[in-house]
Amino acid sequence: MKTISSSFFIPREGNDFSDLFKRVRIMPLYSFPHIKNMNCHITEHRNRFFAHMDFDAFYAQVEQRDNPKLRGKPVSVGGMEGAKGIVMTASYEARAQGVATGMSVLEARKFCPDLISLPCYGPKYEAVTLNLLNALKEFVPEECIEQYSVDECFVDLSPIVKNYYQAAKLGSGIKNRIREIENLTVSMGISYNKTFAKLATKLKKPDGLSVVTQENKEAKIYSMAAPKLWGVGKRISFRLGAMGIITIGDLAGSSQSAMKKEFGVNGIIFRKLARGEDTSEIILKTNPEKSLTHNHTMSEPIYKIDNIKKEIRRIGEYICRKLRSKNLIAGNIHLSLRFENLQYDSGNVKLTNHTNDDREIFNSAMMIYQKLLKPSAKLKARQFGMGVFDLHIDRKNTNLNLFDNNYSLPYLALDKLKSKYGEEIIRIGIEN
Ligand code: TTP
Ligand code: CA
Repeated sequence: MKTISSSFFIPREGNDFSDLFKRVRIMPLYSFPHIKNMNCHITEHRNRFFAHMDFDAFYAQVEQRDNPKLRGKPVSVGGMEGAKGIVMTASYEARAQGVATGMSVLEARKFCPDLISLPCYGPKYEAVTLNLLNALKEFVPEECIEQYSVDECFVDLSPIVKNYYQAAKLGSGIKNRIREIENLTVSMGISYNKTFAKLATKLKKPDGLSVVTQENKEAKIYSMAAPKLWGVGKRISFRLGAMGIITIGDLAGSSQSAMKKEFGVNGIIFRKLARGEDTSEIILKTNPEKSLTHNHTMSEPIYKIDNIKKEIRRIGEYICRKLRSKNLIAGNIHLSLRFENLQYDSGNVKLTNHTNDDREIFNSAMMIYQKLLKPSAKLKARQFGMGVFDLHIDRKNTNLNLFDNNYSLPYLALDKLKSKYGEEIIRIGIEN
């Protein structure tokens, strides 16, 4: 089987095929404040409400949303031209026929001859996740939101709600909002700690909303298989099995000293996670981004200046939107160009003012382009790439010195429109 080198497919711990992939996901470690602070009186969260949400069949659902002809059909993402490629994910219709992540498309077609295999278009899925994170800010303060993976996040609802009834109401409001702005479903779990919230999400998929409380945890969680618990991979579950521990309930009821003897401090942590004694908090990104980049390879190579301008503008808009969603401005921009024969040229420019403005980035990128090798009918351009560096927090939240009077454009409102109706719906007039 071939390897997948796409940065949009990251092998997860415990996948049978994880050895086949080049990139390794590094999960943020749960921390245990009550262990770190030696505060032994606190063993579990009290009066806390965490939500975990996870898009259903993420990449496949986005593709089905964007092409109504694919709805209700068995679809997989990760294919290349022809029947090559590996299933990164599959729609629920395809899963029902036995298609699973990690299969080659050829293998998947044996189970499901009608499978529609689509290429992976990462930036589109990334934009959806950014929109989700932005939408969440309408419900809770930013410091209550943790992006956990490409399509999952945790939200601390505790500052807003006082009981499970309110938490479920807020959770359902969030789900409706995601459906409204993105026309996509997420499954959600709500509980008094992050581990149980994540497990609760698995209780009902797709489009589920499940609540796990101190009272119902045994009924809802304890019968789940131990490897469903975060951090318990194949090897650990094999060793747990040898100790007679098969379910999360078995793990919760296990002997602490036996677990410590077998797995060291991790053993104590696994047991605590299973018992609901996870006191970890929302983890915020401490390292601000140093750069943002985006490359786009065209299926049809181009050389005409109008098409080139259009391409540079498109990538620039994507980068600016990403900057704005992270409340960042850039001081340096890089443009690269790859030709059909793989020849490469690139250049940099330092911006006079830090910016996240579509027009400034486009103009600067065009300045770089003027100095690069030009594509021609004989040697067309296949890929454009843009990077922005020297990133700073946008403290003014205006779109900076565009004109002498510091006129600002309503980019944030426009970004919202783009989220709702697609990238092409509106565009700031840039003279071509
Ligand atoms: P998942 O959340 O695991 O899967 P999913 O969203 O496709 O399906 P569901 O949650 O309904 O079970 O992964 C989210 C996306 O991440 C998925 O669409 C493809 C990608 N992915 C990886 O990058 N690495 C992996 O190992 C897996 C399983 C998926
Ligand atoms: Ca998912």
